[in-house]
Amino acid sequence: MSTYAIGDIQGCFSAFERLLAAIEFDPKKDRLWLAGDLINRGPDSLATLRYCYQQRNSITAVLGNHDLHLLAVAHEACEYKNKDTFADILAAPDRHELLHWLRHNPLYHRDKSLGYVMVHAGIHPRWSRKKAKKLAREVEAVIQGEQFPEFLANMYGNQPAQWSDELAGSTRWRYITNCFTRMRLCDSDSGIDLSYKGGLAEAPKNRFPWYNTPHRKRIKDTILFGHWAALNGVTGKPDIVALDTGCVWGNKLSALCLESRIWTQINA
Ligand SMILES: [Mn+2]
Repeated sequence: MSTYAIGDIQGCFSAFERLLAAIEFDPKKDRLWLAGDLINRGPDSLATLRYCYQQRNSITAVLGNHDLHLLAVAHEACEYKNKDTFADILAAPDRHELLHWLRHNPLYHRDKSLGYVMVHAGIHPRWSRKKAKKLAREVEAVIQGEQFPEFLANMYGNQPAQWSDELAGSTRWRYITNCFTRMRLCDSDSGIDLSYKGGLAEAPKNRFPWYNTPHRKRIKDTILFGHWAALNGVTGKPDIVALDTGCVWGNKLSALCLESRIWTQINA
């Protein structure tokens, strides 16, 4: 039995299938951890989401920003954008089951015995592991509950930058969701800067990747995350693992075996 963590698939189903063949994934005994953004930008969002739903008993997936965007469009809280490529899901006869499964995925996942935590984008530098879990569960309950339309209507936006325990309501939900699903850079005071998507070499001055922010709370587990393709899998830290190697942009799709720490990569 092996556990494999895979980054942003974004509808690249043929690459995903080739990667599963390369690792000889057996859903009867192996497990897949998927770091979110299962769909969008790539060509086969419906096939990807259907496979994940069919294999749901062997899969743990966290929510990414594209997954939440799909849910927002499906719930008519946002318009379908020019770059979106998930019209096939919206038109599918099984859309209800697929979106129901997606909506019930967590923002944060931890396996204590394996010693890994997985999120889509990151964990706010000032949050302990315990606090991150508590805040994730708080917003997951909103996403899965009756306040979901209110959540979606207020989900988009880059503000506020600073975390405060006093944040409340939809502003608090947006902040927590932005950290788990969109964050890349922070300022030296742990404020989040959601405007930048590029690599580290060209990053604005006085900005740090969230995992290199001064005074970051130490988290003992290895953190797995996706979302930031421009890192190309490089963080410089053995306990911070970037899984998104830019498959949808023509680079690679990667799987990390959590037990052996062996990587398998295939070309897009
Ligand atoms: Mn993302």
